[in-house]
Formats: sequence, structure tokens, C-alpha cells
Amino acid sequence: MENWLTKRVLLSPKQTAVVFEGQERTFQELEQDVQKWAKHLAGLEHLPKRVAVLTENNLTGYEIILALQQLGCTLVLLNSRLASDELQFQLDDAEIQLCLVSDELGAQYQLKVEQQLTFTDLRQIKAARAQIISDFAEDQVTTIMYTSGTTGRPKGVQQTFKNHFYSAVGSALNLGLGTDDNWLCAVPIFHISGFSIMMRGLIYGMTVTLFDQFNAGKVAQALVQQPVTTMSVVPYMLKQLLALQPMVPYNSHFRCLLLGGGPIDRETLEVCQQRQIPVIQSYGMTETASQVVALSFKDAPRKIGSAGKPLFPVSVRIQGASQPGQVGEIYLQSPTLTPGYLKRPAKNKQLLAASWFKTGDLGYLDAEGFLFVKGREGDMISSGGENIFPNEVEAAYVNFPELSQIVVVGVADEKWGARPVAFVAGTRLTATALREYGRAHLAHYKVPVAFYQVEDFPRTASGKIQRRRLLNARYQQNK
Ligand code: S0N
Ligand code: AMP
Ligand code: MG
Ligand code: MG
Repeated sequence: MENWLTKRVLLSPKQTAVVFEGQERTFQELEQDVQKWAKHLAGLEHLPKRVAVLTENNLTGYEIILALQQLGCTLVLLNSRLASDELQFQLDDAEIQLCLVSDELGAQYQLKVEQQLTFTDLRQIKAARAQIISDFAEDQVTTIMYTSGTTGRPKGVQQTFKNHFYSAVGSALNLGLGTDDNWLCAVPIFHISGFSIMMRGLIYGMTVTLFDQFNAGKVAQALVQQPVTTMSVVPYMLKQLLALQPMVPYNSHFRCLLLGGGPIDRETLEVCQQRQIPVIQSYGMTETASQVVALSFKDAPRKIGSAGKPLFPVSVRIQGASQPGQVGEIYLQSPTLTPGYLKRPAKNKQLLAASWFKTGDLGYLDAEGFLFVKGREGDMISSGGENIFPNEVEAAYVNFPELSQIVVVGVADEKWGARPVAFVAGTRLTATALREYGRAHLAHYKVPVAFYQVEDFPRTASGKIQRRRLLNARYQQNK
């Protein structure tokens, strides 16, 4: 396929590509700025094939990501809420030599990498002729995003141009596209939720209204005053928007909030329906380059609670279910499915050998083929659209003095969906010390919100700790 940015400029040069804090760029202007960054990158003594970027949502970060893509580099997109240890693991795992960091984050993190440049540093590099790639080869890996799992360390999910292309097309075939579509992006561009909006922007020729962070009041104001047609939200964001009083009707072009990233309660969806806020629920993951299942406008009002039907290029089946309504593991086939995890040959062999991708999520299909997601195998905790795996929190505490055991469990939370709590055994433990240690070694959202001291852990006959039973057990909170 022809380079998406080049092609987009050919098709609609004067169309607004991105709006950020009052600054606007047409596709032509965006390409010019991106080329400037590409020239600075080309001026580096050595531009590695794989480059990491650590940025919040901002125009410069947006342009630098596109510039690296234009040069054919594979981007490792880093989550700015992680702790240094966690980022360091990803940098080492991806064998990163060059890490580009926004000025603000550059001041916060001390990362060990051959070359770390802030955006300001990069601007000082003498420009050189940039070799822009003319072709976005289908199978080329353009992005890598790390996700955790039930076992082991986080894995780098590789995403190809083909993955992103089919993802954008699948979503457009469902939601439809207008010439003046304008997608508000307040989800991080380092997650597929945000990055997929960037790619849809290029592929559709659509305006992206970028926000540096999610501030419900400011976002709602934009939905009212600016010609935004769609916004991606995780359940936390939807609830924050609903909590604003009084609710003013969104602008007349507004089409829908695209909801994904985690489970939602039925009450919230019903409130949206009462207030006539169109919500399109969806289901997807980093491995599938965003949503693979979504509701349609027509079905949304009557299928409240469902994540919808598989998008046109996608097939879904429920493993082990012999009839509609039976819950089992969600398996899928999709051209948006990752070709594999970075440097995980054993895992990838399994992935490629199987004709269906095993998601680890549980759900059922109703008689009409609508998917209802019913949770997850294992112990993943979904907090505000970020996933937390108990094993990674527990592993972060291995060196904590006099702690003999820690077991982390998710508890329901009104605001965030779920939050982690910990059960600990050992001597001279205080919740304050445990919390502080966690905050130094883990993303803050992963740090248990409570630590309960226990004498013993409930176990199965084979000796495995029963996490769920712990919650019912009697415990005493550490002071
Ligand atoms: C919800 C967000 C925006 C909250 O962040 P906020 O308010 O900006 O917080 P900060 O100012 O950074 O920090 C304030 C305090 O809050 C804590 N905190 C922050 N985030 C969380 C959290 N998630 N859980 C618990 N606590 C949190 C901070 O630690 C800080 O506390 P202190 O001061 O103590 O340090 C933010 O969390 C956010 O951006 N969430 C969304 C992430 C996301 O996009 N997830 C989706 C990932 N999945 C996918 O991308 C696949 C699905 C998908 O593609 C999709 C998803 C949604 C919609 C559409 C699609 C699609 O298919 O297109
Ligand atoms: P991530 O791997 O961070 O992209 O998160 C993807 C995971 O979020 C999925 O595997 C699900 O466990 C969860 N998820 C996404 N959409 C939904 C949904 N509509 N309902 C429940 N869980 C969801
Ligand atoms: Mg996942
Ligand atoms: Mg904030």
C-alpha cells in the first residue's frame, strides 16, 4: 500500500488532520512538520530500526510518532504511567538503543538506554536528507505495545500495517464515515485505543481532536462546542462524563461515544439511554489492534449490555459452547490479529499453529450472534482501562524485607471498576512501607489500595492459594 500520509495529502491536503490546544494542522501542514522531524531523525549518527517513544498526548509526540513511521522504523510505544523498573524491562526486552522522550517525562525518568533524547534534544540535531518509505508493506511491524499476562513478564505485541488497516476499515464499515468526521482522542496514544484513532485519521482523512489528558469538564465542553462526532472512552471516562451536572446536549454533529477497554455495568448504559447519549459498546484488545466486536447504531438501543457483533472481517466463536447463551472462552479470527509477540518464539508457535486466537476472555453469543463479555479466565484486574495482573504486583515485592508472602486480589470499585488489594504474611509489615515501596516499583494504579495482614492463606487440596476465598476470610488491616 502507498504510504498513508503521502496518500492522504494527495487526496485531501486542506482537510484538518489534527487539533490540539487550539492549534490546527491540515494534512499538508502535518506532513511538512512530520518531515521536519524525520530530517532531524535522519541527522542522527545511527537511527536504529526499532525506536521507543515515551510521550503524553501532545502535538509534538504525535508528529514524532508519525515521523518514525515515515522512516520505516518500528515504534515501541511506552506507557507514561509505568514506573522506571517497568519501562526499563520493556526497553531491555525490545533491545532499544534509542528512546525519544517528551521534555516533561524526560525530567522524571532515569532510563538506562544507549541514547535517550528529549524532543528538544532532537530538534537540535542537524537535519539531514530523510528516506521516507513510499510503501507501507502489509506485513511490516509498525508498532509494538507491551501487555501483561497471567504468567511471566509483559510481552511486546507486534502490530503490522495490515493489522491497523483492517482495524480502521472494520470500524468504518460498522460506524460509517462522514466527510466531516472528527474523533476526540483523550485516551493515550501509546495504547491501541488512542493509536488506532491516529491511524483512522490518516486512512479516513478525518480530523483528530487530541487532548493531553482526560479532564471530564473540558472534554464535555468540547463535545458541546466543537464539531466532534465521535469519542473513544473507557468505562471510567463515561462515568465521569455522566457525573457532570447539568448535562448540556452535545453538538449537532455528534454521533457516538465508542466504549471499550473493560467491563461496564448495565446501570451506566441505561442512564446513557435515558439521557439520549448514543454509546456504541465494543470489545477488543492490543493483540487485535483495537475493537473486533462492536454494536451498530441500529442495535445499540435494544442490545444494551452486549459488545455487539463481530466486525465484517472478524469471526468469533465460543469455545466449548454447544448452544447460544452458553458461556465459554472467546476465540477469534481477524486480519487485525498480531503476527506474534516480540521474541517469544514458543508462544508465537502456539499462536500460529492454532487457527483461532484464544483471548482468555469469557462470554457468550446470543441466538442472534451478539457477544456478551462475561469476565476473564484468571485474575486480571481492570482499573480505569488499565489492566493489572496480580502476579506482576506480587513479583514487584520479592525483595521487600520480612515479607514472606503477598497475594493480590481485585475488588470491585465504583469509580475505577476494580482495584487491587493485597494480603500479606510476614513480620514488622506496615501498610505505609508496603505502599511506598509499591509506588517506587510499580505504576501507581497497580499499587494495592489496602494491605491486609493474614496468618495463613486458604489453599486447594493441591496447595494452590485460593485468591477469591481470601476476600471472604477474616482479616485485619495493617496500620
Ligand atoms: C482513565 C484515565 C484517563 C485516568 O487518568 P487521569 O485522570 O488522567 O489520571 P492522572 O492525572 O494520570 O493521575 C491521577 C491519579 O489517578 C491515578 N490513576 C490514573 N489512571 C488510573 C487507573 N487507570 N486506575 C487507577 N488509578 C489511576 C494515578 O495513579 C494518579 O494517582 P496518584 O496521584 O496516586 O499517583 C487513565 O487511566 C486512562 O487514560 N485510561 C484509559 C487507558 C486506555 O485507553 N485503555 C484501553 C486499553 N485497551 C485498548 O486499547 C483496547 C480497546 C480499544 O482499542 C478501545 C478502547 C476504548 C475505546 C475504543 C477502543 C477501540 O477499539 O477503538
Ligand atoms: P488490553 O490487552 O489492554 O488491550 O485490554 C484488552 C482486554 O480488556 C480484553 O482482553 C478484555 O479482557 C477487556 N475488555 C475489552 N473490552 C471489553 C468489554 N467490552 N467488556 C469486558 N471486557 C473488555
Ligand atoms: Mg491483554
Ligand atoms: Mg489528571
